[in-house]
Amino acid sequence: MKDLELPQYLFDVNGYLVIEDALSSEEVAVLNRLIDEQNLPPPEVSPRFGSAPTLGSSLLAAEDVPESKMKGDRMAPVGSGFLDWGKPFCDLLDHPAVMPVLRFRLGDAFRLDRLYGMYMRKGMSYGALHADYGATSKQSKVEPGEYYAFRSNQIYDGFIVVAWALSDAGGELGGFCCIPGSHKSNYRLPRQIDENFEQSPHVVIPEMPAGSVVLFTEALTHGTASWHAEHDRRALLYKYCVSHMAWTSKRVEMPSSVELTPRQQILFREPGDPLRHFASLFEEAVV
Ligand SMILES: O=C(O)CCC(=O)C(=O)O
Ligand SMILES: [Fe+2]
Repeated sequence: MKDLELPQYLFDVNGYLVIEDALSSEEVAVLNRLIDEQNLPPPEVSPRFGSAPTLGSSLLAAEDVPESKMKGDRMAPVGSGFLDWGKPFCDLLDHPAVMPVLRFRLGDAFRLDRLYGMYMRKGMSYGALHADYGATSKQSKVEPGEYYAFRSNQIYDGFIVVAWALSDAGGELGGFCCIPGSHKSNYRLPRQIDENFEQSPHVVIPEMPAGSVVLFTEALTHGTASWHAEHDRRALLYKYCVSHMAWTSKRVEMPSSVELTPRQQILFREPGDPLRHFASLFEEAVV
């Protein structure tokens, strides 16, 4: 636990943590090649790729959903997104670089809630600053356990995003941006920052060389800074939450083309009380 002292402190203080060199350049190249093979539409058409669960119920009529994709809820298409594109995408699910950090944020029992890839081309911008379950959340009455909280010397945090950089990003290039420490803010985001966030000195765009990974709490005020690089942005986002929580009623499905490890399979379980109705992801913990 000693070697986690610094990252734990920094993650708590800032609301995000960048780990560089989490992937080797070979691993990054393999993931990029597998994405290339998908012949995706250009980012201008769709800046997200490989999402799961796939579509919201309002976007898809029940009769359009293949029978194989139905899970009780006829209006709940699911799918595995980019996990079905190869084992290297599944290896990231419980990668050793991120599991200890997720553990001290989410405990021993957490689930994979959503995933998607993001890509951007020079000149593209995307969305506004936002904070799910933070002070700037549009849902003004966040529930206890969802809002970033620290009590009894323990972090109680609902959602963590793990975003893997598959191309150099950050700083002048653009990409993920945030207001450090804003997950603990109690006031709404001032309009001066919100309206012109890319120019704000309070918004940082962390350096993310290809192969690095950023973990951030959804309660952090964050967003996407315009992309200025000649190369495309490529990032893979895996969103995890404590086992008794879920963002939607839809679920990420286990991939059909890749065999998952027993630990990876736990991430796909239905929500349940940690360690009572949802198994530990860490062998040494009591189930
Ligand atoms: O990486 C980014 O551009 C931000 C993505 C984002 O806002 C999110 O995953 O919640
Ligand atoms: Fe976000």
